[in-house]
Amino acid sequence: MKHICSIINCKKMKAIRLYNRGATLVILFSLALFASCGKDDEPENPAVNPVEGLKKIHEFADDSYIVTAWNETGEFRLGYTKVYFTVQDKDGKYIDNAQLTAFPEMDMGMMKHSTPRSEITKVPDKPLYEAYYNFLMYSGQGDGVWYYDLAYTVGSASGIFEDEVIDVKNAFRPDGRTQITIIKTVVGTDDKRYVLTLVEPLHPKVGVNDITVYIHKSQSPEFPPIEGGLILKLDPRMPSMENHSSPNNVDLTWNAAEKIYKGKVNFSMTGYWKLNLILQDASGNIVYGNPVVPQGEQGAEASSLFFEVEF
Ligand SMILES: [Cu+2]
Repeated sequence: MKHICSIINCKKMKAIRLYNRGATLVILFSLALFASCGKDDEPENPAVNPVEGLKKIHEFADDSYIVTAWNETGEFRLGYTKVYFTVQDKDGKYIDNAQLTAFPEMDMGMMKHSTPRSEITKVPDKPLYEAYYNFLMYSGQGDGVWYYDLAYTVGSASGIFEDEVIDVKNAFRPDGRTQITIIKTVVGTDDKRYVLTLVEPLHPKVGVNDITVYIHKSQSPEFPPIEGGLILKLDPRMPSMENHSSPNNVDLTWNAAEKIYKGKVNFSMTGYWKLNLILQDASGNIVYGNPVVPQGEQGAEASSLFFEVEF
């Protein structure tokens, strides 16, 4: 940029010298040019790095394009995994009018299954695409292998990467903790299979946190999202401290703007919390789960439906 600018300047300066005999004028014009050159030095579109702060998970490349998957941890992980994609041509130029579709499938020998996921959509104002995967199992679990098909279209060009082996880690969420329930498949009283996936709080803190949960119907290979019509009653407890609860929690209901079930969870202190849930239909009928009895009374200390958070 600088180099090109100084060459242009040089030519302009010569022209100016020819037409302006007064030395003062030349100096004034030069100053004006240097000032404008300073501005031109700034790239017209400030060099956008669409993946700033993200780590590479997997790269798919053919003779024409490179499609790269990225996220905060650089890993596909069990449960909710947010993924971003870039598409670059062979000169490294970011493509912002691509269309991407993908299909993850786990081969477990006797059976194959996919997993709840979103479509891959464009991020506004950036040459970036996004999706999420709620991985039901990690690579190697039940001797399973995850395969991933990815297809792209850029204008009239298209390509497909088939049966790429991807590594889904046995680690949860950004903090990498293991052995915590954050994704669960249940068969409801209506005999339908549901997959519930905890998303937020991704970085839990003491106090009131947003809590968000995806609910998908399990009809493998398809897992259609259930967009509304269900309620998740929330009762967070600390089993190590006489199963105490906390005030100001808000049950999860469908949030149409964010396309996820959303409520509030209040962690009154750090430690291990069990987020007891009851899945209800719109009429309040229990689909799965049970109430937790008040402290000191006989009965269930936990719901059969819960997520865990420890921080
Ligand atoms: Cu599996």
